Amino acid sequence: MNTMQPCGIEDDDRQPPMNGLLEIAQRGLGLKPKRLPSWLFYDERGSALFEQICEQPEYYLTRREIALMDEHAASIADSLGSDVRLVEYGSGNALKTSQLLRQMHAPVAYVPVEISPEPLQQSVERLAREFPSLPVQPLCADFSKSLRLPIPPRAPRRTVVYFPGSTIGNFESREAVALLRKIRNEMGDAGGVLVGVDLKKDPAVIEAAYNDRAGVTAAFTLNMLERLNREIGSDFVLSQFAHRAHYNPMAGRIETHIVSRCAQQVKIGRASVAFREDEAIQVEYSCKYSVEDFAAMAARAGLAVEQVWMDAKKMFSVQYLVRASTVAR
Ligand code: AVI
Repeated sequence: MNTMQPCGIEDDDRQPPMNGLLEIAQRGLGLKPKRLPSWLFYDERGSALFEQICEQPEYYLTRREIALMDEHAASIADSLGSDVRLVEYGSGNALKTSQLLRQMHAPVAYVPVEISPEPLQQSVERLAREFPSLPVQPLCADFSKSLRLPIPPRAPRRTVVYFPGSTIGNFESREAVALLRKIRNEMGDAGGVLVGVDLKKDPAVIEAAYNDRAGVTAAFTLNMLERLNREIGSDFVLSQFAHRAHYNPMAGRIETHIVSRCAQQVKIGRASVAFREDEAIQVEYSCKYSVEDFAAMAARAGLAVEQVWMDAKKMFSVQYLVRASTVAR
């Protein structure tokens, strides 16, 4: 049963319990090669560091997507049509959401879906101030799991899932297809997906975005170990690990690792995990697509790309996908 929290946020009771961190760390560090999930980045400090990453001169993604929305939000809103229920995955950058909502025609409701209550509450308050007559129906849930969306205040003509920020790029292609397929079910026959997709470009530009000179991305990456030390009592010595982000041109993705600077042992619960010098923990993929690559991936999920918008430098795209059989021919 869904429970309403005092702040009006609906809680999806099917979220996994958040107490399995030790088990997750033990399992991931027992793999060969070692691997930890990228959602572990986003504790309070990690989320604040991510905000700072978005402001680094090398991290072009956020700036290019905002520039794209500046230029194209009105045309995007026209393509979505009137009486849309907008469901946003991740509480998102308020700026991009506002850019879109300002242009939308009589939206039925805005449904931000976010697993962490605080950022969700903040985005609700911000948007309620800016759009006082827009019904906002927050849902505290993991968007990668199947969702029970709140009942809308009136019948929408369509449900559009908004998934900005290139977060789709953090899913490996098989997982991204599964997620798109899940969205396809949630949005219904008339629905659509509006997704931010980072485009392939000069590898040096991409690599610089994940290796900013101020070291903010490195701090963001290593914060994962600090989080584990705090929450499960592991004893990672941060100065003995390094951030490494490398573009793999064959796979078309940034591969981020935490690399051990020396041979060492780390206590994880009752176990001791051995690291060789230069041994890496794989912590994140950030996939980059050509327009053709992304269309092929969408097709595997039963979706067709109806429209693609790009920023003036053609670095970033926002794409509108509909059910494959519903594309106008
Ligand atoms: C959230 N996500 C789209 C970011 C990205 O670009 O993959 C996360 C990030 N990791 C390092 N820098 C930014």
